[in-house]
Amino acid sequence: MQTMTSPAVQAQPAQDFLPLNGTDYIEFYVGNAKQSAYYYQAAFGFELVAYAGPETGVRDRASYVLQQNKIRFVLTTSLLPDSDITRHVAQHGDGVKVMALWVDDARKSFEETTKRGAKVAFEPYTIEDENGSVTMAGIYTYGETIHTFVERSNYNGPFMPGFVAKTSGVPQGSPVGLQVVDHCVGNVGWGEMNQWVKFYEDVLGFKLLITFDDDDISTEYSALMSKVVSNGNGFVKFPINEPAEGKKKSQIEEYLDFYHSPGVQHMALITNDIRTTVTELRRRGVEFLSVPGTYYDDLLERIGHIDEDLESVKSLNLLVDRDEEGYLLQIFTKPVEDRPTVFFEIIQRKGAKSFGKGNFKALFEAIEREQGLRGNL
Ligand code: TYF
Ligand code: FE
Repeated sequence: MQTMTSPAVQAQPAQDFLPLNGTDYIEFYVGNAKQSAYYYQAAFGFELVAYAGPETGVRDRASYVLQQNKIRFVLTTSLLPDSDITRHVAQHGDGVKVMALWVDDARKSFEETTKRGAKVAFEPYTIEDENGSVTMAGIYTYGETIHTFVERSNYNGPFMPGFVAKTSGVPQGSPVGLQVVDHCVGNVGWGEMNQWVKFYEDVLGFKLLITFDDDDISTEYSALMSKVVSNGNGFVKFPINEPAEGKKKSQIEEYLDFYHSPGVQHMALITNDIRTTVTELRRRGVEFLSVPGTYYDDLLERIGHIDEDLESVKSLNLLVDRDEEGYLLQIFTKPVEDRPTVFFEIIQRKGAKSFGKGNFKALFEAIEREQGLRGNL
């Protein structure tokens, strides 16, 4: 059963010990950052804004900072045969290392969370250049993934000290309308979901927002359980999935088999015009999961009136769901690398604050068709 905690009955904490302004950046450790940066520019419409590497005095890595509206991706690769980055890529394939959180006080964020039990990734430090200063500190979450607290109120450079402004002008890479990160989903091991929910509640002061039980999301084959936690202002939302027993292998188990540890499964990116965004992404070669045409047969009976005409929604294979507050349109890419691990969700919210529970069955069946093609069911 889905249980949604009503905001009206949610007790407000006396004060938020970890106020968050939003997601600062997401850093991927990848095998070849130059080529990944090209993909996110040409296919997803990001713009190169900053760079760090040998040309800027960094000897062990190269990092490309890409931006589209309020979404910032950092793509980092190692230049060494053995380093934390090299080992991360060997173990997990290309994957998310850092979900950075934008804060007003990074040292206090670090103190408040570590005193509540967060495992230290790195101690607070401040770096400066002619554009000002940035303070950062890091704590571990699931797997090898970390949260970096980023305090940048005294900084007005392209990204942070150590990086230089850089543009590239990939000609076909104009923005596609992606605006901001809506949520980042973690896959954790069997039976580990509740301890990670408790981590976000106790250590980061998040609140449980939604629970999806087994029976919400069992399809014929795979199964999973999911709980969504949110920070106080709702700017940062982290669903946590764990595999559940089904007839065949859970999609979460497939992820864990290839990522070899818990980690980030998908990031949902907001657009204000999903039809334009997805039309462009498709034109540039981004691959999406698809649901059968029959999904649309009774769509309007299930969800009522939508502003978009049904034919355009169907031709783009968009999914639609409704909750008490409105509706949403969403679509999911196939994994963006060779391992069946990380993918993206493109989502437009028209009032709805939920996650598309009405689409779970059709979506998970689509995921399982791909899983079957990979021989992993
Ligand atoms: O974030 C969510 O909850 C939705 C649905 O493996 C979802 O995007 C949940 C689990 C999953 C894929 C999508
Ligand atoms: Fe999602």
